[in-house]
Amino acid sequence: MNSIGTSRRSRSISLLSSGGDCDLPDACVDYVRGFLPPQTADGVFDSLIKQVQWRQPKIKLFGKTFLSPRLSAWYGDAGAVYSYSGLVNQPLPWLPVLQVLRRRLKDEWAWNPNAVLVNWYRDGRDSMGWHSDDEFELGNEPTIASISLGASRRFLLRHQKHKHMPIYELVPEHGSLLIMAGSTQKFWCHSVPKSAHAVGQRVNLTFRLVRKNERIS
Ligand SMILES: O=C(O)CCC(=O)C(=O)O
Repeated sequence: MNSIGTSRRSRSISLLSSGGDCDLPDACVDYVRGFLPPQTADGVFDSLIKQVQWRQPKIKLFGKTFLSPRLSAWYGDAGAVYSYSGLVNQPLPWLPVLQVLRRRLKDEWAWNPNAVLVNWYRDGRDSMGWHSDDEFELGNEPTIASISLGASRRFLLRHQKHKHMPIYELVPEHGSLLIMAGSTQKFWCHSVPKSAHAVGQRVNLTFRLVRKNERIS
């Protein structure tokens, strides 16, 4: 997760405004509403809040150390090590609830991730800064499958080079799946900004396929 400084555009337009397609240049983005039916999504949300080994690590950004602005955990196959913001994440063994979701991605999208980053945004003060998921261990043109649970939060996308382009906004719903693939991480960065309004808790899962990195594993 390479962080990119904040700046410029304040307006954003809905990513779904053009009839439901996530039609962005230099990107391949798919949004699936109701990937999990509401009751299943409720159950997964509750299980994750209870079962995940949540932590709030210290991260390094622009040479400074901060407490991560959310809780998180990294689960995956042995050796699926993932480093970002000065953190080396050794995988925790899969929870059954995460295995079920991984299996669905394999069966329905013919794609078998080997790890997942779980984030818990406890309220509107928790957030995720601008970044691209373009680390070495994710390989070229990585696929990221993002499942959202709980409260809806704004998810923003901004082109890294074409500064004249607007910021695009999506508000992923409870039980939805967002797939980012192809050149999306090369050309776009994304964020979940803080919310000034009262918002409930949200859990987000980003499934990834990590190349086993002999330099650090
Ligand atoms: O919470 C989200 O929707 C985004 C998570 C994210 O950007 C990430 O895990 O890299």
